[in-house]
Amino acid sequence: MRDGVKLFTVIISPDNATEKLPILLQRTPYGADVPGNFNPLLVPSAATMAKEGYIFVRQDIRGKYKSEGDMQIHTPLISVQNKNAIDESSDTWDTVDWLINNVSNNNGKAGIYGVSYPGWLALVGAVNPHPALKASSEQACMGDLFLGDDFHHNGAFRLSYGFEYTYEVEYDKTTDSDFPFPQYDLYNWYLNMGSLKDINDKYFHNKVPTWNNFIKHPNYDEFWQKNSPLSYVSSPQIPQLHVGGYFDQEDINGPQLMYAHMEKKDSFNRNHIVLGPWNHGQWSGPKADSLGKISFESKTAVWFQDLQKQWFDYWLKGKGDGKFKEAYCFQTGSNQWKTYDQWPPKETTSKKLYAAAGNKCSFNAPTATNGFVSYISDPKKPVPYRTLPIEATYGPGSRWRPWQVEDQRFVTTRPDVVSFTGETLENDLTVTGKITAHVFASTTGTDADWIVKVIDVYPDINGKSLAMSGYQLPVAMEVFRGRFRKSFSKPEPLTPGKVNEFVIDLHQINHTFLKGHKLMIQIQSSWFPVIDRNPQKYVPNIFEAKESDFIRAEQRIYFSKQYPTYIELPVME
Ligand code: PG9
Repeated sequence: MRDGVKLFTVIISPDNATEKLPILLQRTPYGADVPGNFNPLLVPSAATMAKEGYIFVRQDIRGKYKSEGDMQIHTPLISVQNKNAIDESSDTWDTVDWLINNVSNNNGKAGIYGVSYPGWLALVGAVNPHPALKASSEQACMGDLFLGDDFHHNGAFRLSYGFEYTYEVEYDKTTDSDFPFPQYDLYNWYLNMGSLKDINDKYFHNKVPTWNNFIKHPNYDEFWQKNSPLSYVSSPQIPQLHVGGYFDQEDINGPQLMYAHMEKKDSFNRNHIVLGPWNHGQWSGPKADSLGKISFESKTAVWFQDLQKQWFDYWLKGKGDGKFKEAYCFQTGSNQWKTYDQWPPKETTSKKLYAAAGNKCSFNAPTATNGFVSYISDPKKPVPYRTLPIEATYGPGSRWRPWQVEDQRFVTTRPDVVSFTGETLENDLTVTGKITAHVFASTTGTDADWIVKVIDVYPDINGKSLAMSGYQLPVAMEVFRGRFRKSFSKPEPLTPGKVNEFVIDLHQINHTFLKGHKLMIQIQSSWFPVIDRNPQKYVPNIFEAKESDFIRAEQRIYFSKQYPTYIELPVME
């Protein structure tokens, strides 16, 4: 690199090439030569491209595994402001420059791609690109670590993920580290861990800088704002294929957010998006024909990998007609690939699905002057986000990857979860685009979390697969931390008993609720331990809350004419 730091780089080049070949670069914090990762013929997402003929390059980013230098998770690009600064964008530039000038038989063109952290590296590597870098595909990149990806969602801290991931990456820079949990089921372990302020003394011993930043920056301050690619990525400098999954348990927001952000400045029409029915990176695997118990009825990964090959074949080899659609978005429920000229498509009609008395929901606005349902939220007995045991995120037997499609019946009967179910659908109902919840709610506490789910309830007797009868599939769900109702930067306590409207972005989906199914809205106030417990008593910094700050609260969800709780659905006729 320009400062003399050496980055460990693996280059795999076919020895029987009959023509000059382009370079496909992946940069990673997870070990460039970790067995199983680097033989392109054995990695499904690379195999078809390997057969076509590419030079594959994998590189450890600075400070991780075998590369020299220092690293900290996701430091923002500074070379955007300061041309002489060194960051992941300048390292990508220097790497491409070196490869083009030193690797034999290359055709002078390079592409960059990767999933998740490597996806973010593909995104930032395409900011100020080397002239030989001709195309990028960021896949499951993070878009904003406070608002919607890995570490926080709408300001609510992702406890189990934030704890385990930062330890994994930062505790020992020469490898990935699994936190040595003393038990298999971590629900109680996280419940008993006590105040988050003691983590450093007890476990991390100041070796995990990103953990320290969580504690230091509990609000959307300058630190988080600068950390987000929204602040340093603008137009697509080179063609960019964004790829994301509707059920991504880590970066559900990034690809959608960055596509929309860059689309505003896409004057050359080189910004495209693919959304599939996937968990985190599932499109890189061999099949992706199902997730958990949900079948997609075709090998969606094979479909995607063919598109990915066409993308790089066109931009790096000049093969194909280059007529890529603006958006390729799988439709769950009907299980079909669809293409769109604009994403989200404009041909939808906004319809409001209202919560109603008797635990019902419908498209009719409430007319009654009063109406609410209440429950007690107790931080000592938080609602689990998936069925126990809660295995370590990436530990043996972990069911972390499919949890976003788990049958919600395991919580529907809890007294601290409220559900509103609609009538049986007489026709298919397709929802395509961004879903927003408007929750009118009050609490007896001074802070509260609201978790909202939109659920596809399968028929009582499901003809296609009897075992799926009554299944409650969450097609959209998200948490919102009440203190951030007015601003993510300046939190405020809630006034006990006062009804507030909480507007919650439930992301973009493309889903057909089939005839015979029902819609359900579900609301609860904890989601543990993926989200830390809200004390429900306002304290300036939840990372420093004392055990006595955690109090029970009565939550009310309203469905009256004045306070109509509803979900805004973009319905496709
Ligand atoms: N989800 C991981 C990550 C990406 C970006 C920031 C922090 C974590 C990953 O899978 O790489």
